[in-house]
Amino acid sequence: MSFTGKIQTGSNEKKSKLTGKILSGIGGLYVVLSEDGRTLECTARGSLRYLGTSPYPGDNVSISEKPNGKSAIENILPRKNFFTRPPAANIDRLFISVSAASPAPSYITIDKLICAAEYYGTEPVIIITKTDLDRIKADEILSVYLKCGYTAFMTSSETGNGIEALRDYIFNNSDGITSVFTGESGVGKSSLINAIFPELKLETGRLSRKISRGRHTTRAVTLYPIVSTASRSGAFLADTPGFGIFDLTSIKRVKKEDVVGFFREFAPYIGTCRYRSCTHLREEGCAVIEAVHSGAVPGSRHESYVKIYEDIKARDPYKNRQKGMQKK
Ligand SMILES: Nc1nc2c(ncn2[C@@H]2O[C@H](COP(=O)(O)OP(=O)(O)OP(=O)(O)O)[C@@H](O)[C@H]2O)c(=O)[nH]1
Ligand SMILES: [Mg+2]
Ligand SMILES: [Zn+2]
Repeated sequence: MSFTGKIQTGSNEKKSKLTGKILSGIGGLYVVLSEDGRTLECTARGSLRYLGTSPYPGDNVSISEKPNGKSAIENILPRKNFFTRPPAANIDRLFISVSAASPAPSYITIDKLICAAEYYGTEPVIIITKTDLDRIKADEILSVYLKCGYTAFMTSSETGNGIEALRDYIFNNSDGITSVFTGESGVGKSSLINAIFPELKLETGRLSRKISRGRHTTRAVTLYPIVSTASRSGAFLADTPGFGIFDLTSIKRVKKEDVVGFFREFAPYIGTCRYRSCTHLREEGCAVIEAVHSGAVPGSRHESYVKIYEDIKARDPYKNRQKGMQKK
């Protein structure tokens, strides 16, 4: 494990300082993996609150270790990114998990999560779970995302199908990488992590027969250091609590004009539409819409684009009004 940013220790300090990574935090108590490989339970310095920030799983932190064994987080080191949902910092890869059935898959949810990943500079990877329940739907989802250029996997924790391929991918592409599983509650994130790393024995949910959905079994974001036979430095995999609905409009800084840039398969067509100001929603001569008609861009992706664009537009009526006024 290697961490950078070692903190200078004052010569008159009795406590020793070191850096580490927060693995989890519940009720003000944080589990930190220190740079020397120990797992320490830490509180957070009250002064952090005055800086207007709280520590989150994934944060690289400096900690002070006192002789009485009590440790405290002193500082949060600069973040690469910070997700509010799931709450975690310094995420390099988002495993967007969607089940082939139960709960029913939703393209708009996948696409909103892809937008969030692109916005935060995190690589989205699509994982289709429960392929044993609906192979046809699983194939359909896979082909949409492969066509768009995303890495995508089909898995079943029940039959073991696809687990080996995903495990190989994680083991061979995770040096220094923090990967986070996200997706609706009950899609089988914890089951999948268990299938890849059986030693973790994560709690998994029982489907409620009535609504055939999991009931938020995983309660907190937790990072697990990835260790395998190969040498690996600073690789982590996180399980997170699932959600019911993912709300992209809660990311206030995302503007409607940004959305097109989150759809990477649109890129070859941008700038080639009939009108320079084309919004690619429904204009005549739109090259993106023509690509949908020719089958080069999946229709579900364009539908999601329109929905997300319009949701963000509806969120910002004041901004839209101001723009309208400027034009006159
Ligand atoms: N048929 C089938 N069922 C699965 C599969 N993977 C998980 N399940 C079941 O789906 C339910 C939910 O699984 P979990 O792994 O707890 O789901 P989760 O995504 O971690 O849910 P939260 O922690 O609530 O976000 C459990 O009853 C699992 O046994 C699968 O590949 N096939
Ligand atoms: Mg879970
Ligand atoms: Zn266009």
